[in-house]
Amino acid sequence: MKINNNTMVTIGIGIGLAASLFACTPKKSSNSGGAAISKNAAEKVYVAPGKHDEFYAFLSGGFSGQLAVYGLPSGRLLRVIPVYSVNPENGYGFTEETKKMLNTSHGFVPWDDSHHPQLSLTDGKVDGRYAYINANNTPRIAKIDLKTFKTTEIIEVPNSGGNHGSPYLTENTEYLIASTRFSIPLPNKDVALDKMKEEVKGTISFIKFGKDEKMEVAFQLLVPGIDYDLASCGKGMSHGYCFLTSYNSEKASTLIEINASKNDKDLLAIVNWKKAEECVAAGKAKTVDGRHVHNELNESTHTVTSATIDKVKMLDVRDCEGALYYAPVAKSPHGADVDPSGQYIIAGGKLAAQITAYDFNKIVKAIQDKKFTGDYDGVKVLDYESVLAGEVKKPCLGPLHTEFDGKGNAYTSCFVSSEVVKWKLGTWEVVDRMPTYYSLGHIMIPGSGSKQPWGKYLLAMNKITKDRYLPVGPELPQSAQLIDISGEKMEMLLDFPTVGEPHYAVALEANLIKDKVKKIYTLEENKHPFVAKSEKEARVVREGNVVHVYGTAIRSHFMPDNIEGIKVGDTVYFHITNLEQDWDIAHGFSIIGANTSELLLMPGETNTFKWEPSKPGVYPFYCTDFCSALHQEMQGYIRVSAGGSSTPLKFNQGK
Ligand code: RUQ
Ligand code: CUA
Repeated sequence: MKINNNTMVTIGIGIGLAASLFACTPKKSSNSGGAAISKNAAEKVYVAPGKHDEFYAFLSGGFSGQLAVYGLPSGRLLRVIPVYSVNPENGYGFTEETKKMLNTSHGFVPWDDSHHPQLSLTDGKVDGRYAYINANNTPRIAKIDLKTFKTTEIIEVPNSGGNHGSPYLTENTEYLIASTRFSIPLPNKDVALDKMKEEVKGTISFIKFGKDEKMEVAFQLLVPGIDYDLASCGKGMSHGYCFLTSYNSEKASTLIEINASKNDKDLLAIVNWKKAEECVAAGKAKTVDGRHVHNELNESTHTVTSATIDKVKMLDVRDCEGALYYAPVAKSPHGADVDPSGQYIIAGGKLAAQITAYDFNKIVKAIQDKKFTGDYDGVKVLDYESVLAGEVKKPCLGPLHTEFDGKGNAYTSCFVSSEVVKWKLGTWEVVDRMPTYYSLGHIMIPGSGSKQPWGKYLLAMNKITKDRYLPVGPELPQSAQLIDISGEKMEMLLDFPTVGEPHYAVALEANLIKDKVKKIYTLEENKHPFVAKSEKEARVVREGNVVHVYGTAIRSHFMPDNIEGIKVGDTVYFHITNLEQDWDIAHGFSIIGANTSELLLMPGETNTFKWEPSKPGVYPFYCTDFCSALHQEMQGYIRVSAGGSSTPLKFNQGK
């Protein structure tokens, strides 16, 4: 079908605009960066020594694969949480206990591209229990426990050709939804690329929370094979629905920037997941191949286990009337954002000259009244005028994504014109704008995706920094800018560089979680199979060529710290338990020539370091974390003899 509608003014992909989409042309910044800096900006972002920030902000790492935690308003980096990439700093993905967290159906995958963090919701409000984030490249969703700031679970998303539009939460964390970015043949098979068009399919996966809130693929919706993008789910009146943008209704497979920009409009997908649930319950879904891996960390064994699941339930939308509709949306859209009331769904079009607001009530009515203009691959397309709430005319160039302050205002980031535009929900008038430096991707207002945003600050995440910081070679950091939105006019407060490339962020009031943060792992609860709970239990056990060291660490020594009788050809596992029961007293462990990262052990935790000595000799090991005045003395020796030698096994042990 042709998506034609002239009520939207779309800008053709003229060469000029196309070029400006990809080239950043920074305006020369003055000292202030050109933006109106609030007179008391320094005061507003100054968090005095010993004082805490008001918000925790979680910024995705993009190509770093991780999730970074910053304090706001100071912009101080508090932590980088390893999620999809190995992290030698603490052994994540290197230790015997954690490497399974990166298992997938493709084997061990030690990197990914993490984009869109989300926070768990209860009744549409941020509850401070978990953060979630997608892996874009090898489709996965991770769960981060906000008590430990650790990745505790990763589930692979099967039947997906790229997990970009993910993970979006429903109002009560019933589901996380994840859509396919690259539609591919399903089941995937060997198809000539110029014939692929007829074969491609998309999926929208529904991940639910089973026993102990573990993630599982409840079902997948089989949908037309276009490229699905960002999404958000309904709340309040629109609870039960999710809204996703898409592009490439042309189903082009080459030169997408041109070939997927031919139709006037793209498609907004409107998913009625309650309806889909009903159809699944009525047995309309088929069980199909969907091999995927699920990994979870057990906090008492400190060990990750992996399970492979072979099948999933797949519901073809054509077998479930009312589960999916489309509505025309401005070309190359990106964000689909539901306002805190649940009534409006806002879509920007990167190539459009306006921002579109859909009215949920009108969507329901248009469906009832069958206001369709045609169909796309068997899915009904709603009449644009019938679902339109209003348009923000000429807001900026390249509107990407919209956030809300909970006071009736919306803020849209504009990539091409590098600015934040503030406008009013309902009247659609632009009331303020703020330039950003440069090429603004996403913005974030703490709690924007919930029913109750904290509409005090807005964080702009810029793609290109150019002259903003001291130069550091060809690669410059990405940059965040903090804007005060508590008044009528936006005020620029602060620039700070970020790690990786943040694509999106979420934030919550620190009070919600800061007193619940876990300080130690209790030794009594440690169920690691190789734990030594006291120095008396420290020992070395040989099983053929495998040697297990049941080691302990406490200020300021290891036990055992002298080991003899190890031979070339042995595989030695140092299972070290940190006996400390005090907050923030970590010990580290490493040894010369190790082909892995260090261990970094939290109080009460056991982790394992694998070592295969290649030559006879005496090898020192030491603690890598400055733990006490005698940290430097925290060291030991292991004697390695030639293979086949008769050096007896010997080690010291506590009393
Ligand atoms: S996202 S800015 Cu818009 Cu996944 Cu990258
Ligand atoms: Cu233990 Cu340094």
